[in-house]
Amino acid sequence: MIEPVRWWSNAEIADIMDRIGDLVEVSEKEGPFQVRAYHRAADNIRHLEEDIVRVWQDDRLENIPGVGKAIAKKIDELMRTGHLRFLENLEQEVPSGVLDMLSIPGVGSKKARLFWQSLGITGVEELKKAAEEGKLRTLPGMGKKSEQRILEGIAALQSIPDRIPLGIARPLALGMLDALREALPDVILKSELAGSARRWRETVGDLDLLVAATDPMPIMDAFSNLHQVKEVLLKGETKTSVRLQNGLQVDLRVLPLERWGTALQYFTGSKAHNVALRGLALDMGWSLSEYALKRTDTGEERLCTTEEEVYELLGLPWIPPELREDRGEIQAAQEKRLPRLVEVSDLRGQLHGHSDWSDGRATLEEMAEAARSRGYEYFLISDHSVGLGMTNGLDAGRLREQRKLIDSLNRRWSDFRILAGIEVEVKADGSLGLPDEALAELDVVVAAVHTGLNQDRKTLTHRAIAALRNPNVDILAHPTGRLLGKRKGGDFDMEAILQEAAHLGKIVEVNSQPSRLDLNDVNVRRAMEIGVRISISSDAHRPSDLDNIVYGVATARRGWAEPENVVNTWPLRRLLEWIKRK
Ligand code: DGT
Ligand code: CA
Ligand code: CA
Repeated sequence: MIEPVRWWSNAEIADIMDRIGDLVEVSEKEGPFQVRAYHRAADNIRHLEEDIVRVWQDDRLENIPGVGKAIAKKIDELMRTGHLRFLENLEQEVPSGVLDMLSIPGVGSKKARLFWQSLGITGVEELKKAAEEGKLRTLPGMGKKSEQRILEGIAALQSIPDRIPLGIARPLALGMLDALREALPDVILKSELAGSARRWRETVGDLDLLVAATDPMPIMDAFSNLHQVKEVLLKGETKTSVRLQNGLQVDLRVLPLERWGTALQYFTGSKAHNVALRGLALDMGWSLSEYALKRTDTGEERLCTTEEEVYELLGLPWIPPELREDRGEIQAAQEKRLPRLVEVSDLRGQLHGHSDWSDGRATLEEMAEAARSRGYEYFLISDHSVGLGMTNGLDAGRLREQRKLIDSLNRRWSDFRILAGIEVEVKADGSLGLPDEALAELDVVVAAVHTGLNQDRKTLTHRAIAALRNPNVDILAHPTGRLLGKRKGGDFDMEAILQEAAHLGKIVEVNSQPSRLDLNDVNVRRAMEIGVRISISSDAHRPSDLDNIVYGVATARRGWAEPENVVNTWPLRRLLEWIKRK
């Protein structure tokens, strides 16, 4: 079988296709049709269930939707040579800073090209300077206002901290741990993710891995040689730090099995939790470190091989990592009132999902089967309504047609039901994208704000509350509209919105897309305090997205949510009665 010169990952090839799409667009080398083809190919490659290398080896590249002859040839060149001349030529022509401008909210390829070609601007900083000097307003199609918006966009971009979304970092960490275990099955006694990634924080600064073994060096060697590693920053007996291709730093620590419990506890953090726990330990006459618990009077050392032992010696039940943020978890543990946190296995259904009736990538039937095969009892199809500026949004007529299909599919199963719904657009004035009569026909209505997120606080808050007050609306989806690493959410008054939801008995969503996680952990906690029910849903646009649910469940757990507070843990009948009663 033919071997590639480099074992490209699906994500790497997808990134290259997106990059080509941006480059040909900015350079106007190819037309909008081809530009879309690159991005579509990228999207499908990124979500491919098998290795792109295998697909290439079997000569099946063109079976991937969006991959035609021209794109297949490019992937073939990458596999055979490790390079792509077409890309290199484009990169020579378009300075890399021009593409950086595309990440500024409000700057697309047309504007980036305009700034580059007419003013010779080749980077975000240069663009900022030009805007401050008032040079942009004179360009065709620009004015004082749009110049101001560019400055705001740059400020928004630069206020995003340099942390990586958990949805990217966590799979990388788990992949590295798997690779280590596979390479050294007899040497590795235990291995685990620690740090913020184990606590499921929404973004991570760096990754922390722990391995228990008697002989560390073979592990450090294998780790340094993993294909994800770009650069070894530090290599020692107890700790090795590397930087990955995407810039993320990973620290690996190897330690003896006898000290596993204290080390895992220490390196899981958070720092604030550890400080509080050490304080409690001292009060009880122990000094707690990553190595051991030590009596402060006699110096006697107690080694802990499990975390449970550490907490037990301090008179506490084990505290789930998601709670270890020093937000009252230690006191709750002392008083034996830690929450029984919701788990993935508690969920009976999902209440937000798409199909190719709007912007989903699978048929309604495929989505339903995917949900059913994952053990769910119900699944809400909530495609987008008209009014989002999306070509494919559903109007009342298509919604009725879709309902017929849902009813006929539902005759198939006795253990599963597709719920008929909509993700209805909340328009700029707070009215909805579909008439009440159409909404009243549905099992569950999800409302969402997608546009105008830069409106002022009062207007935005009014929109969300107006949507909640519509008697047909059941769930408010991704309430702040943020996209991690891309844009902050709208300036909503979440306290007012949650209070209104509590008052009306409406459901607020925890969207599990790793770039959303919205509500976030802090907002979930507030929702729990005031009695708001939440739904945890993947907002799936393809079957594999259903598995993103783990991120939403983790976010809910970080907000102390118990199964009872999560409506999609309920049996369907109870859920529908709750929804009807209002
Ligand atoms: P990150 O990387 O910013 O997402 O957050 P963490 O929590 O992973 O922090 P990191 O990587 O600096 O350290 C990993 C864990 O190690 C941290 O959660 C707690 C522990 N740790 C590290 N340095 C200290 C320290 O100076 N004091 C205490 N108490 N714990 C520390
Ligand atoms: Ca970390
Ligand atoms: Ca670290």
